[in-house]
Amino acid sequence: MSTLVADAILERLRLWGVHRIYGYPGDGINALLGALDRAEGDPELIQVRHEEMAAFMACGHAKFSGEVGVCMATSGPGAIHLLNGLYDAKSDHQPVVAIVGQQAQTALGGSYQQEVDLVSLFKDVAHEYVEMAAHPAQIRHLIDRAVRIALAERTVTCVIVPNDLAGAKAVEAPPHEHGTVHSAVGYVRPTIVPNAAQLERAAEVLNAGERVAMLVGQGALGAADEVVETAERLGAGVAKALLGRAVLPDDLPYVTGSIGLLGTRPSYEMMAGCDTLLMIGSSFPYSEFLPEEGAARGVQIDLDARMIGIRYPMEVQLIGDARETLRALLPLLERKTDRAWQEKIAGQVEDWWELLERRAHENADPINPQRVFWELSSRLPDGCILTADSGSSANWFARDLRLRAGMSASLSGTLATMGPGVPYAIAAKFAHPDRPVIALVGDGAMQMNGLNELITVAKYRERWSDPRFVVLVLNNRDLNQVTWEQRALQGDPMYPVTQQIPDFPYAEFAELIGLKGIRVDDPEGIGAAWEQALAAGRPTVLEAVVDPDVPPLPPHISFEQAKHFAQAAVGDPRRTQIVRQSFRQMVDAVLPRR
Ligand SMILES: Cc1ncc(C[n+]2csc(CCOP(=O)(O)OP(=O)(O)O)c2C)c(N)n1
Ligand SMILES: [Mg+2]
Repeated sequence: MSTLVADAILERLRLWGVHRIYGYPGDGINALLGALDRAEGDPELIQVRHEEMAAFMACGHAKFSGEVGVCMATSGPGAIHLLNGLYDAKSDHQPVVAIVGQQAQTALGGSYQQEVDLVSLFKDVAHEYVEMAAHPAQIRHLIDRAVRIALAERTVTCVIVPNDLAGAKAVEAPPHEHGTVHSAVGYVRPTIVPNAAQLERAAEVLNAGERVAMLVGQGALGAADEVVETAERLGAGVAKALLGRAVLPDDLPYVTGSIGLLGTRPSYEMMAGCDTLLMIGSSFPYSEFLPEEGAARGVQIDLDARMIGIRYPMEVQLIGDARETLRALLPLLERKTDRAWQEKIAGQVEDWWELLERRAHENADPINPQRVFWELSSRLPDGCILTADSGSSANWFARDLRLRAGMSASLSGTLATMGPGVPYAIAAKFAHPDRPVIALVGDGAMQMNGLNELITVAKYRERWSDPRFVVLVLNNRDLNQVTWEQRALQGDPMYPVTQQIPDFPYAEFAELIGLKGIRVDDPEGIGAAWEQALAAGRPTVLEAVVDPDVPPLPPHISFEQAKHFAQAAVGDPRRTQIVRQSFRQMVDAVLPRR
């Protein structure tokens, strides 16, 4: 039975199916903390080390469960800390609700301690719905609307609760009178399918094409069978945007893998050579990796009208669910009798995997990072969930892992922020305690926040039925992704003052807090290290000492990039090493199989 507004908030969230809230205490949410105690674990608060991590976890929960993610923070500093994680969720279109405390209403406007104008602060990230509660009778509809709008718009919403209001007596239902709002829980996603005329126009374009390229993003998750059927019927190849990494398994011959700077050569070639582009549930931004305007006819499927027709001038724009729209489209598609285009793509894909294998086995000092991912690839446990951070690991995550059906994977696709690797993994583990989880993270991101969240792992690990939880740390003592961007995009040499980061004993730290720590600095030991990490019976940090001089080569090097690189190499303190490694990796791309 609810007594205070704070209890009513939790009860309403429970009715919405929210059983877990990621958050951190503070006196701005004192009443909510008391209510959490009275709620006896439903919903329960998962206590993190930093509010930004709570927001990442809420986003990770949404990504891996399909449900709304909820985070909670106190007024002022706690609220401010949430922001980057909330922007990550907003940018990747994930439903997240932030419940944020505020100083007492009696103090607001008084330049009071920890008083921040929270409505203005959240007005951008949660612009679809941000409200500060002012009366107990409002609570029911504020929560109902925040959750429903987050789910319906796949975005971030925010309810701000002054702490005196949270501690006031709850009003179970507003009185039946003028000026009250009477809301309900419940949201069922509608099935959205374009009309028949649009489907026919799309089919006409796709049937006329001779070289169809498909690009799938996270909107196509859950539509694997339909995507496969479409590709087979159209004789197409399928590239995957980063957030769509797990849409299709990588063992299908015509799946060209990732696209873009972190992508593969077959994806690049396919886009450059196609005459028709079918884009499904993706807002992949980089036009240089898509066909040139006018070179291909375009059909796009997206649920969100705001996101359609903004990456390529699409001739037919189908607004609808990927799966339902493809199901409606498939009967109109003719099976292409000429299979040469798809066979050519399959040949390129085969060559590409061989190239990756050779690149991964090039010597480096001490370990070639690609080798770490290559060795993991064949050892990926069934049903595993993968997270990656922003950094060089995103390259190898994008290219070197062969995902199979039943696996999930995500990273910060749009905001591309550092830091979500470990918190996403924690949220994945809470959402699916029976599935193995592997986070792929750089040493910079570990020092930024991952190390601290390992403490959260140590706190909760006993609760996870499957103990397999591995954090791979790429110890390269460098902010490597940016170091390479500086070289290739800017033409500037590596500047140790900005790029080098201190060494740290990641594996030892893990042991210190009761996790397993494995440090590997010998390429021949990587396979065994992965096996040990996955069989450790407790969460494990696998620290791989890797070479910062192995270039995360884009699939196609432009003349400009080569020129910049050459210019940067002249003054680079690691000139000999980077030139040697880059040469090896590039030579491997052009020389036939040895
Ligand atoms: C919050 C944030 N700060 C800075 C960046 C810019 N940035 C992108 S990748 C990167 C380097 C990451 O270094 P590390 O985690 O060590 O990974 P590495 O590339 O070395 O493998 C930086 C600084 C970012 N994306 N997000
Ligand atoms: Mg690094």
